[in-house]
Amino acid sequence: DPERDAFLYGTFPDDFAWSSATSSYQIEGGWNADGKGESIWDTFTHEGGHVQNNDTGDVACDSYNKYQDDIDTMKDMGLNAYRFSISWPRVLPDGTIDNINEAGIKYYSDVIDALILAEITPMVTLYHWDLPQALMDDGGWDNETIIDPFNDYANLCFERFGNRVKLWITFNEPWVVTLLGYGTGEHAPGIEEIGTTVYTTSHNIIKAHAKAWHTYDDNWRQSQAGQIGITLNSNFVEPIDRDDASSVEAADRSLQFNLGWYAHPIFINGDYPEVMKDRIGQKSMAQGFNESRLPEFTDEEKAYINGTSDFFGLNHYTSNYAWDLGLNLNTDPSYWADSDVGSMQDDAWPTSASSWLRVVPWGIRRLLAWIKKEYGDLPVYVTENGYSDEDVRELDDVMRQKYYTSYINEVLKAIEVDEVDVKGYTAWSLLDNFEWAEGYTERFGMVYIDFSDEDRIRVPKISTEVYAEIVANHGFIKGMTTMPTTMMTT
Ligand code: GBH
Repeated sequence: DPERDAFLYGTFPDDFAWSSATSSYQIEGGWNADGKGESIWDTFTHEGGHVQNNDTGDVACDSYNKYQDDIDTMKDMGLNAYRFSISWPRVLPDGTIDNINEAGIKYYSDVIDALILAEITPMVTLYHWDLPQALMDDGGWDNETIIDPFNDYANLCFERFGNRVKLWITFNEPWVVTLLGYGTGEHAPGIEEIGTTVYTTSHNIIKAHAKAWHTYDDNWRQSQAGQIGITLNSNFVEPIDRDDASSVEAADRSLQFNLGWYAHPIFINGDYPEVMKDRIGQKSMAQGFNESRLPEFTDEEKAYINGTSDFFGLNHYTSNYAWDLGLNLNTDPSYWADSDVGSMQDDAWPTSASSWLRVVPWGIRRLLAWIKKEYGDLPVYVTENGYSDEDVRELDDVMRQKYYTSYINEVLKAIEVDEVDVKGYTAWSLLDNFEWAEGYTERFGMVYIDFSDEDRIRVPKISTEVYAEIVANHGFIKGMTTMPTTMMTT
């Protein structure tokens, strides 16, 4: 397919955001510094048995102390935006506004000031998975009463930081929060209720998101003039056979069960995709439940949820093929079975250190086009995209260089050819960091860190130069020095 392979020379819009991303638990360390409360990831890692090598984020990249080094690196690269997250228990140790940790507030305030001084726009995520343990003790996202403390926390952040932060993200990847946290148990809090609690926790997260958006919209938008949205993660899903209607439908169904689960309520009509309501409803009845495992929103809630994101935040890494397994009412109650979709990746797609991540540059373009078709002509920020290598000091990270060059070029095609309103691109990640259940065994950083070195010295990999050259040129122009070596050949 030549259309997939041809490289497109061209530049991005002038105001395009060139960013990189991190998250609090993955980089900060300082797990109990200066009054910080414990998060569910502190509990989960300290308990042992959940993470490769029993690695923890106790010190991580030590960005709690070394944030200026990180900002200097971004400045050197010419980046004009940085996506990071606030640790809820660092500012609210017990999760509630009854007890504000001013030292935690000061840390983020200092980071924000240093970014602005470096002319780097902060994009701040409120929830990147490090829930205060105190709120987990009351059931975490499975308890609807968490919506108010989340809203109070969001409101506090708008109040303290909103004079300087103009781009907010409520939740990072609710799909991962629920699937891996409450479904498979691979992530904190380690609950394994894949057929039921994944749906109730998602329901509460959607409501919490909507409430925080309304709080910003009602109380802060006028004075602060920022934007607030949500970040959703998705593979692109390509039908295994484009000429077979059932696999075309299965690919679309898979996207509905993954992205649509959150995006349909938030961007379309306040409610879940019909195909989810239909399948989960039918299966739940066959399984002997007296109501659908997928909860329902009231009409009032639907109206409240609809339209609560000023932009579409997209985290995207890889793609897969899908086919139809046929409606099967005899499956166990499980999110995986509820969609009746079979999936696989092509063995020809280049691998990474992460089992789930193969390199499929054309997938990002197709996903962006799918989002435009499904949700309309919205501003889209790519809030994460990146490649992992192994725990070795491989500074000439050739595959990551090819990955970024190729995926960014596909984003250019999405803008230029498909007219998707992409506002920014964010590389995951600035630094090698704590990769959740994989600990430090999988490295997504453009900057290498030796985690046995007490000083956590930062060593830029060659991908920093490749990305910096793309940023300096606002895209791809003939004669770029890194280009010939960084085109994907597959
Ligand atoms: C992001 O999640 C996170 O936001 C970030 O913190 C993380 O470090 C980064 O990406 C790299 O992983 O095999 O079916 O369980 C990535 C999105 C989606 C990737 C779920 C792993 C596993 C799917 N993730 N996926 S499955």
